[in-house]
Amino acid sequence: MTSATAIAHPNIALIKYWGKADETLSLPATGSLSMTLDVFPTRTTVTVDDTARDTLQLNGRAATEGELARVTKFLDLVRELAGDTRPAAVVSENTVPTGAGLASSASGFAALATAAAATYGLDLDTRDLSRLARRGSGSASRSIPGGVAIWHAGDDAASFSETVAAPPLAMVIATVDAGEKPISSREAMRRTIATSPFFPAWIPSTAASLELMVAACAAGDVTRIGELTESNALRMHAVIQGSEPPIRYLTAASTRVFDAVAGMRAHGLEAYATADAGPNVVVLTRPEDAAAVAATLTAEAGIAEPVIALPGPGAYLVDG
Ligand code: 2P0
Repeated sequence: MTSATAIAHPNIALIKYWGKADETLSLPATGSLSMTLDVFPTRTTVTVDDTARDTLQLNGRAATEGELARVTKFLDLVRELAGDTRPAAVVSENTVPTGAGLASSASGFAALATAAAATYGLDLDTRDLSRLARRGSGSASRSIPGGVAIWHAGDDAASFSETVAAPPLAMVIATVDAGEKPISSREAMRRTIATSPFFPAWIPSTAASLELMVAACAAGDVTRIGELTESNALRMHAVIQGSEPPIRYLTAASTRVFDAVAGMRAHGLEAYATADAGPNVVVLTRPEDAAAVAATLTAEAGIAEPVIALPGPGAYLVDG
């Protein structure tokens, strides 16, 4: 095939990935677990080309040298596996509204891995595709399988993602600030490992929470899934805030959303908050409660347009 197009969706972690055990192989310090969303897909086409070097177009504009370098580094890995040296033209359209504040590296590298593997003739199953996507961005590994996915820690062969059994879940995305994050998660992870005295505790604590989360998912226990989700998110932010110089992603507006979510629970509406490397908050709930959660976020925390997401599909190829 000289051209292939793939679609992948973002994922939000219930048990977070924060910190690498190996930078080169992109191996995580701990396993993590996420829900891939059914909103905001990335669509990427990879075409082998006769030009001198790779090209990259993102949302209709030429990529920066930095963006292109990261994609070329990833394509070099694909080309090495395929025994092919030809450059490629990559065209990627990301439908995350700029205002949504959701990172696009997970859906972006999941779509790129899927399209590039097909274009260069690699015949990879879901496990090996998730290992490949991991090399582009750790969290992209989890956007290869669909629904709720665990990404295993381990060596290169063992660190893959797969779907796990889970009850029906929904997420409500509360955008409090659409601006650029102050420091990339990649850089912030490095600083956390190097300077946060809490990082050594994060590793066994997250491993234990992951085991409890897998059990809660298998048991269909939404309450326990929610409790574990919120506590793991707050622990991650505590570890990050312990860095030197400190890194603080949560703002006063984020805290207002966490308060609103606690208020929902106090009134019998089950909802649990999580947040990634930025101020935006994502609220986990049951699908039948998602509309009530969204309405309460607007009324109580001033969230203009909460977005409701259900579990989405894994990455897949489409006709270009
Ligand atoms: C996660 N995050 O589990 C965590 C929670 C952000 C906060 O995965 O360096 O963009 O490309 O492997 O995958 C963000 O990390 O980092 C992330 P790299 P990535 O979703």
